[in-house]
This record gives sequence, C-alpha cells and structure tokens, in this order.
Amino acid sequence: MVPERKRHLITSAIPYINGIKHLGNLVGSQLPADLYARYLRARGHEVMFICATDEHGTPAELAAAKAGKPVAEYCAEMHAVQTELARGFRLSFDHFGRSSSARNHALTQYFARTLGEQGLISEVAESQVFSVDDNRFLPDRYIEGTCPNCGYERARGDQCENCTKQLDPTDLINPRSAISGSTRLEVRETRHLYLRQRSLKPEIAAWIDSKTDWPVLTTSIARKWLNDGDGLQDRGITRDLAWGVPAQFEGAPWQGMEGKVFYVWFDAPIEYISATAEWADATGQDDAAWQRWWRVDKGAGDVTYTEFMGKDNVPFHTLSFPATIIGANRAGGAEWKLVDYIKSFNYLNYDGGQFSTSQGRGVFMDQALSILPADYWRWWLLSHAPESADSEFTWENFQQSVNKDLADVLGNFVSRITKFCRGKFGEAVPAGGEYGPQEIALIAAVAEGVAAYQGAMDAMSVRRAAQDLRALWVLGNEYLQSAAPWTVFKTDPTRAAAQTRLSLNLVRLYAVLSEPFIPDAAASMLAGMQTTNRDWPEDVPAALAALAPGHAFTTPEVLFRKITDEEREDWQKRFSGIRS
Ligand code: B3M
Ligand code: ZN
Repeated sequence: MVPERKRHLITSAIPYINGIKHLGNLVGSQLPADLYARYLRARGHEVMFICATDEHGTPAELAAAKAGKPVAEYCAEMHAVQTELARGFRLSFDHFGRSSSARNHALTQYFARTLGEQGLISEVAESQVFSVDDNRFLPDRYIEGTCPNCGYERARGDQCENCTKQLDPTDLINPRSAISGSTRLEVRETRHLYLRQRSLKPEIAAWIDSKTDWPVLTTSIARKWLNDGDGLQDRGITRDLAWGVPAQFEGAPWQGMEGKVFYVWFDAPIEYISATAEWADATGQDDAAWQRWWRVDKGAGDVTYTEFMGKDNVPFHTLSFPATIIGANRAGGAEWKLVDYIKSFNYLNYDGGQFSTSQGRGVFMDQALSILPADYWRWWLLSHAPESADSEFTWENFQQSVNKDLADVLGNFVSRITKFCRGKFGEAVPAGGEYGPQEIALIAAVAEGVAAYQGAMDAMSVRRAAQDLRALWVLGNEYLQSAAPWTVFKTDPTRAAAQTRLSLNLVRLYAVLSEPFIPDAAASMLAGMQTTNRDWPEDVPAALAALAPGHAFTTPEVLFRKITDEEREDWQKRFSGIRS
C-alpha cells in the first residue's frame, strides 16, 4: 500500500557565515533536517529542503575584518566552503542559498514595506550605545555584560546564550564593548524602525495555542517569551551597519533610514523563502515554481512546513518570524505560509565541557571529514541527538557506537552473508529451498520493526528511529547467527540456499531503510547488490523477495572499519584545545 503523496517543505536554521560549524551546530538543525528530508523522499513524498548561509550582521563583519577581507568577498568564500562541507556530510538540500542574495534583498524589503503599510512598523528615536574609544555605535552583539535575567556574565546585547532570553543592549548590567573591552560607553540618540509585535500578540498567541502537537521544548520556550511580563516587545529591526539589506529603498513607507540595514534576525528567516526563489532561478523556473511552496494563495495550501533548529533559535521562529508573516498577511492578497511544526534541539556538549567556536574546542565539520567518512559521524550524531536533554560527545562513546553498531552489527551481517554466498553458491542469489518457521518469524519481526521505525521517523523522534533501525540490523545478525547457513550447508544445501536468499534480500532492505542515516553505506550496499530498487518496503514480505533467484551481486568492500584505541586517544588529544 503506497501512502498518499504529500508535499513537504523542510528548512534547517541557516548557519552563520562566520566560520566552519562544529558538530554541535550540525546535529542541532541541518543533520536531522536532512534525515527527515531523505526519509520523506524515500516514502515517495515531494520534498523541498532548504538551507542557506546567514550572511548579514555583525558576526559577518567581525569575521571579515579578522580575515582582512571585504565582507562581500569573505562571505562568498565562506559560502563556498560551507557548501562543500554540506556536500561532504551528504546534506541533501534542494538549495543552499545565501541571505545576501538579490532575492533576499527584494523579499526582505517587500515584507518590511508591507508591514509598514499595515501600520505595523514605527519609527522610534532610540538611545543607542556609542563607544567613545571605538568611535562608533555598537550593534547589539558588540556589547557584552551581565544578563539581567539569569546573571550570566558574558551575555550579548541581543541574546543571553545561557538562558536564551532576547535582550536589548541597554538591559545589560555592567556593559562593555566587545571590540575593545572599553567601558567608556555613552548613550546617544538615533532613529530606528520597530516592528510592532505587541499589536500582533493576540494572533500569535492564538496561533501558538493551536499547535497542540508541538514538542514541549518548542512551546515552552515560545510561551515563556510570549507571556512573561516583558514578552513580545516591539522590536528594533534596523541597525547601523553597512553590510545587509538597506532599510531605505524605493517605495519604502518611511524616510531617513539611509546608512541603516535591517537587523540580521529580520532578514534571516525570510531567506527560507528567498532561498526557494533562488532555487527556482538556479533551475530555470518561474516564480510559480517557488510560490507553490510558500504562497497559500498560489497553491501552498497542501504543503506541510517543518522547521529544524537549536533551542536558542526558537524565540525567533515562534514569535519574530511568525510576526513578520502574520503581519504581512494582514494586507490581504498574498497569503504566506506559516510553519506547521518546529522540531528543536538541545545542545550537544563536547567531552566534559562545551563545544566552543572561539576556543576551537571540539570537532568542526572539516576536521570530522578529514578523519572519517560522513556516515560514521551521521550515525553517531543522529543516534545521540540532543532531543529530550543536552547530550555529550565523548570519544569513547563514539568509538563504541561505530565499532558495535556499524562494524559489528550492520557491517558484519553484510560481509558475512555475501562472502558465504560467494563461497558456496557464487555471486548470485541462490534458488531453491523453502522458508521454514524461523524465516517466517523473521519476516514478521522485520515487518513489525519497520512499522516501529516508520512511526519514529514520522514523529521525528530521531534517537528512537536510530534505535529502531539498529534493532532491525540486529534481527538479521541474530538470525544469521542462529540459522547458521554455513553449518546447514553441510547437510542440507537447499535449506542453506533459502536462508541465504532471505539474508541477501535483507541487505537490500537495510540499504533502503538506512539511507536517511548513512547514505554512502546504503549506496555501497545497493551497488553491491547490483540493484537500483530503492523502493520503500510498504509491503515487507514482498520487499524481501525483491532480489529473485539468479540475481547477480558483487561482494561489497568492508562497509565500516573499526576505530582503534590509538586513534581514539590521538583524536581526543588533538581536538581538546586551541584549533590551529
Ligand atoms: N544563523 C543562528 C544559528 O546559526 C542563526 C540561525 C538563523 S535561522 C533563520 O544558530
Ligand atoms: Zn541570561
């Protein structure tokens, strides 16, 4: 039974352009989003999977200055680097866009104009922090101080990374310049645009209340910032920076915003839409092609939209971005799609502490791929995704998972059965023999296991899905162990042929089921089985007969190698300190 084909729009939080991301970043959004996208495609759905680089704001300016490059040039280079790493990790984006694209400039200005025309943007004379020693206004991120909410001493002017509270720089206690450390800060007056989020609060609250199926992690963060006394304040959406989407433009319903750009968190989520338009441009299609994913009035009514992100990004996706969409939709005409489901993640820690980009602590995406292929990392990260709580990467745990799950269970099964068959029957699926009770029981258990796995994947329970998948591998391994065709062969070769036939079909089935987690190994397994049949096992008994007697195969190379103790110790040392 083939399920109804549906349309799924999937976005991953878009990584900042300033440098290479660590594995904690990867597992918090892009990787689980990829897992889900691959799964839905495998189930036959139409998927649009979007990501991009987040290129504006102070992080980009700071990083470019540090690299001694013009910011546009720096961003172009880093986008290419991140694109390559995404490819390396097999992230199957339909498009990996750039928030600095012409599309995003146009759409950001469109949303701002529309919100302005609805009376949802006000001009506010604002007191802003000016650093006398740095001789400039300091954007939020360039100011550090103590969080008024939790007391964390290194909170930034835009958000406290300890308690996730969104902040204004003037909220900080004992503020100092992040550029120079200077405390000679003055408050001077300047004018900025504000999004009047407060007047959208009832609609946003009703919308969040309607999301009864959202994970608690998501709704609790949303409700917290919505309902706290100071939740959902009107929010400044312009900054005194040169790099970004200009806040003054033709047709803008305000004046005097020259020299200012939109706040990076205003244009970054809009890039989800813009990147889909960039995809249409890149593939030579017209506007209708991307609008059918985003415009309810242009056919997006049947799209299910799922967002993946780390928990620190939840306030922006449950309040700020929806405020943009809900506000713009008030204009009538265009009806933009709101998110249907938000899957958020806790943090992944590193070996007794935190991953740290500034201190180079932990494993970064480029380093990871330089020591082992993507599948090893994908498997560990996804099977340990920080879903219900923070989780921790340790080298011991990594070594153990790889060696046990991938090498001993899956890899061993594939190599044992293919080698056995080659030795006794040749490299083709053997004919003859009937399935006995053990085989019939195995097929039933696999069918049950597949149903459980699908249930976990449908629910985006990443860890549970990994466990269910592993349990399916174990079934095959244990079957092989107890059926022992190598022993049976001596007395009853026909029966051994039936056992082998079923096991070889399991190899193909495992490839199909495992592809969302370990796409390269899945491809090797299918190549080994000399089949392009990647059909999802909607009917498990039928799927286990896909490779008919006589079907030729080649014995695959070792799928997964083991990590030695020496390697583990070496890597542990190498990634503990300052990134060279
Ligand atoms: N770039 C923060 C992050 O990478 C930010 C996400 C934007 S999503 C629209 O965690
Ligand atoms: Zn705090």
